[in-house]
Amino acid sequence: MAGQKTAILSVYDKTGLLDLAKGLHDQGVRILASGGTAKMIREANFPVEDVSAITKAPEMLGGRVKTLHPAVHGGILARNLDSDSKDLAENSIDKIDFVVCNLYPFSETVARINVTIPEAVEEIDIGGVTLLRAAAKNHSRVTIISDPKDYHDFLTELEKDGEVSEKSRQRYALKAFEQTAGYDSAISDFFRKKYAGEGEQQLPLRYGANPHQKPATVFMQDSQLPFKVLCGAPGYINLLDALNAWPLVQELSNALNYPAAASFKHVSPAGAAIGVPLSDDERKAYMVDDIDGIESSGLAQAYARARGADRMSSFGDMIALSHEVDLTTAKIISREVSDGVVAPKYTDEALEILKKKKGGKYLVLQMDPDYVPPMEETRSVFGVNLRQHRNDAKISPADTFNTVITPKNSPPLPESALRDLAIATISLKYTQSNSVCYALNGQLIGLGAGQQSRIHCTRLAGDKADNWWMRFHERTLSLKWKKGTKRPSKSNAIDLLCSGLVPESGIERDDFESNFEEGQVPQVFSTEERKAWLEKLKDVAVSSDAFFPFIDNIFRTARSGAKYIAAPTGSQNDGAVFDTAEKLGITFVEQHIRLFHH
Ligand code: 93A
Repeated sequence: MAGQKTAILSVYDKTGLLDLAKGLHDQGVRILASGGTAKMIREANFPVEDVSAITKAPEMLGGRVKTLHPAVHGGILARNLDSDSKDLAENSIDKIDFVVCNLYPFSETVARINVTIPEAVEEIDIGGVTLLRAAAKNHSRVTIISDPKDYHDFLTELEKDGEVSEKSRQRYALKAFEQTAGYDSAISDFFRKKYAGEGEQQLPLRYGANPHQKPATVFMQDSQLPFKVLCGAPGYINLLDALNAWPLVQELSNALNYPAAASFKHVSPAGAAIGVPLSDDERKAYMVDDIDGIESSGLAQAYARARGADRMSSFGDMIALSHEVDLTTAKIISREVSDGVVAPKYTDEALEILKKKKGGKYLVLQMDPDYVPPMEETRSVFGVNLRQHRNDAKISPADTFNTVITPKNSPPLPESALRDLAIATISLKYTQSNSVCYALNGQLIGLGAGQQSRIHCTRLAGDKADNWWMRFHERTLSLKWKKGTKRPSKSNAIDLLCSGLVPESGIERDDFESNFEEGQVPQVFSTEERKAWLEKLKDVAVSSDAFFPFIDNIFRTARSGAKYIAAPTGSQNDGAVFDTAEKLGITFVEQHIRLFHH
């Protein structure tokens, strides 16, 4: 029949098929269909031809070849060009106008427990994907219907206008492209699990964020994982920590030209530092005064500082180290409660020590230092995909802190201030927002993370900085521990003492006292003692991941020795914030890049 349109139907899911066949028939459309599809239409007494009517070839290989034929794909892919029409005429092929197809249920099949590889292989649709892609590619002429839910609208449009509009064809083509993409990714997911060597392109994880969240996995789509597991089995949160902590130390080290370390917990740093030499008091406060050779290992000093920033929070940390892990650093790690470490390299002797930790279960990851992540990052939350350009903002001591707002005509900031502002700011780039960070002596000393209110971050970070500083009080440095008191118990008791929370009596008091030698329980700090000691905390650098909305933040930083603040501007209260800094003798530097991180 001249001008008659042709449809090819090949559907696994036969929902709505007969209504569709009826509608197409009513519109005078010639219907071609593959085996099972044709059978169902024929049994309902609608006119239908087998695909073999145009291919002159039977379905073969048990259905593996049904529609794969030039008569089908030539008819679909031909454009309205003379050359294409000539090719079709020479080969006696008719144009196809409508393709209706949905695919073998690969995902449903592989979701079955104990599915075999041959079973999965048989569910890989080839001809259907080719129909979808060919028709979608030629959507300027051909309509591709891949979802039974679209039959109604498709038929309605056809009945009304005698054709399908360009807009509809585009919409249907996009849907088909999305379907083939999803289908292919289900297939590669399945075979990645089966064929990719464990730990190469993928790795099953014990569980997700919580033990009931199974299964869980980590994988790369088209390359090897950028890390190797040298010991232990990583958990989901271990990897979230490691993959935030690693770029932090890499960036710190590159920016400041020192070995760098970070101690991560729940996707925020508890500590971060570079390997600035430790004073005697720092060695004591950080519980590394008995470690031989620490002065000759920049990396060990960096980790001692990172761990020492907030020993309470670092309990069970994921450690990141910028350089090859040496024996000294491994020794420090070996006696702390920690979940794992990521570093570019380990000396043999360091690795030997780490592999013995936690009964051989300590997580040791070796990161490829040359790995560069793609510029775009995508995550899915509640089934919804979010994509953004990665935060590749570069923070450097020389370039990031040049816009001094107050005091006017400020002399250049001392190098130590630029260093500490860089440490605080780079740390914030990898801290859950809102966040505020205090830094001194090449290390973070207080960090407030994940608070909805900025002043709460500023207070939290300030309280931690105060607590850190109280650990350098003579009384704290000379505590007389009872023999056998473990390091975590010491850290807990110090935290109680330094934060002024030791109760006067009761079982909590008894518990506190039980850590010390007979008659050597320390006096709690009086208000005056605390005040006098905290007044000695000076030259602190503070950074904020976004602007300060109110002056209360500046007041709070000043109470913990702030001398330099770097923060983005843009608040309605900027003027008041700058004035307050000026009055308190704080140098306020505009840091142009907002650093929210989630
Ligand atoms: O095995 S296939 O990949 N080989 C083909 O040539 C082919 N053409 C269509 N599977 C093929 N199909 C698929 O068959 C369609 O995607 C559809 O899911 C199914 C419809 O088969 P039947 O019409 O025999 O029920």
